[in-house]
Amino acid sequence: MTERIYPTIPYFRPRENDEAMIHRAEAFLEELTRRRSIRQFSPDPVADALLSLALQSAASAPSGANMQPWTFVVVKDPDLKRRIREGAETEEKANYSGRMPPEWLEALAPLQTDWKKEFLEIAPALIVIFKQDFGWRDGQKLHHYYVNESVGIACGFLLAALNAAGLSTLTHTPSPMGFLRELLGRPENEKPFLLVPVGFPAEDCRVPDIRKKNASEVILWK
Ligand code: IYR
Repeated sequence: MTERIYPTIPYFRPRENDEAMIHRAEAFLEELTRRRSIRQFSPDPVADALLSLALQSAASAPSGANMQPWTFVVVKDPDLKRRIREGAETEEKANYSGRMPPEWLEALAPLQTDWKKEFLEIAPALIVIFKQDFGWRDGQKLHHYYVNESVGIACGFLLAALNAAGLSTLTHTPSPMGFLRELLGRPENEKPFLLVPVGFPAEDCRVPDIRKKNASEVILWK
């Protein structure tokens, strides 16, 4: 086994006083709490530079053993978006008409979602995040660690970064998502993890009036 040791470098972050830090933390919270998942997108295009910057934020996420077990595929091509919509609707039709148990359908009923996914063609860009259960180094199979945690964190970074750029998103999982690997020609070590349509809300976009739990319900101090 080859010993591979990273040299270390000094790490320094200028420290601010609490007041300045609280100000920044409040601004971040305010921005994130304004984020909503949307299902009605405007067809207006999104600048590639915005997508690229947000994707670089996502790719900066921490990961198990720094393996960075992810690939982000940006889809703007109308024909490919149409085929993704067709694939998603095929799966969702089966999901809504029997594959999801009654309890699940009941949980979804207040959101009034259904198998139709027009937004997959209307949104100007779809980002498909793939997880890599393993990778390759020097022709050898390389195990990846904490893949779901790592890719989940990267997706969180991505949603926050797109939101900070002023863009809207949906976290979509038209499961099973194997069709995305086929359509996007990804290799066998990659599995679709999440499909994120990105863009601007349509003029008549509406979102359900849902609330987050109170901080005291989800945050415990000991
Ligand atoms: N994937 C389906 C169903 C769905 C499931 C959950 I959990 C949601 O929060 C929303 C939808 C769909 O996209 O319609």
